[in-house]
Amino acid sequence: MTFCNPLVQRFSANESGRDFAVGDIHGCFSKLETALREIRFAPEFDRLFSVGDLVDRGPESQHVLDWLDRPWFHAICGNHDLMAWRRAVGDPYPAVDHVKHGGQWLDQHSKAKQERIAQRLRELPLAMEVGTPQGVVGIVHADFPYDDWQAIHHERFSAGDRETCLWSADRYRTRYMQPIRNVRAVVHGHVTLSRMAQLGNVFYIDTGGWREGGQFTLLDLQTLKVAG
Ligand SMILES: [Mn+2]
Repeated sequence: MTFCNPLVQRFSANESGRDFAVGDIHGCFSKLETALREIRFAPEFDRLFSVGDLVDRGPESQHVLDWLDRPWFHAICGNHDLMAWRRAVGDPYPAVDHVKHGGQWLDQHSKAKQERIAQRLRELPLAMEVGTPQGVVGIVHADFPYDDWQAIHHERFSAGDRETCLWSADRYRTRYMQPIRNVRAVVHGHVTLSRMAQLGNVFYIDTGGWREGGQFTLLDLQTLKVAG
């Protein structure tokens, strides 16, 4: 089974601007641009970190390559990004039908473009660590299977653990309140909520900006407050 590579990408603290995390984008890049304008996002200073699920469902999934080229935009892999690149390389994720879950857009593009998209999506890391003056913030798409963030750096962090990071909603479903140790906060998307939720030091920021009536939540990683 092939997973995200590398596992964790690290960023040192932003000395000159603000850092934001955004929930699942699902091909709604124009709507995201509007949300960024509203907080006066300054691409020359600020950075935007995506919790994954860049593609599928929305109308502009094919713009993912342009976005991944922007020097201020950084993303991890979500379960939809995994499904998209796996199907594009002819090795579909077995447990879930990508086409039925918003993946039809992929078939409208040439084999060559599909391959370029697959190449970029498969390079996305499983997690990011972003430095802030108050400590490191971890970003993982769906869930984190341990009470200690450092587990992600251990050899025993298994293929099953990586599956949990991409697909699980257990911590949210069970309202597990235990904070994750050795990290300031952890940010997830994947679970779509009407407003941001917090369990211990774990933040759920997918407020459905990609769907009718939803909006993007931009979480300021330095203050851990919602921007705007
Ligand atoms: Mn997801």
